[in-house]
Amino acid sequence: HFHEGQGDTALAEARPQLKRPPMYKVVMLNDDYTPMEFVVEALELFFYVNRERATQLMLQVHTKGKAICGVYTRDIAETKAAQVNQFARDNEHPLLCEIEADE
Ligand code: TYC
Repeated sequence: HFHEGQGDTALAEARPQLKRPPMYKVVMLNDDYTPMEFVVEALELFFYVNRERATQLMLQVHTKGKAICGVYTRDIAETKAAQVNQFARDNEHPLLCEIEADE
């Protein structure tokens, strides 16, 4: 069978539906105003992480300036970033997520 990987690029036409889609990181950015509890709730709501993992991620953003919340196909990444950003706007917090191509 045709195994996956770079060595098979010459066979691309023979396995068109086996190509993995480009992936995108959802990156959460720090700011000085969004309450820590609100960030934890947003992470739990939109990234399905438990409170312990959400708290770790929030603190990583707080101390390092940003953190990767997850890596998804383009549509899913765009949707998750938009959901966080809308949730923040609705609650009048400046919290922001952006997406970035994963190489
Ligand atoms: N820096 C914020 C504070 O001190 C907390 C915060 C964490 C904000 C993560 C945004 O993505 C963020 N209240």
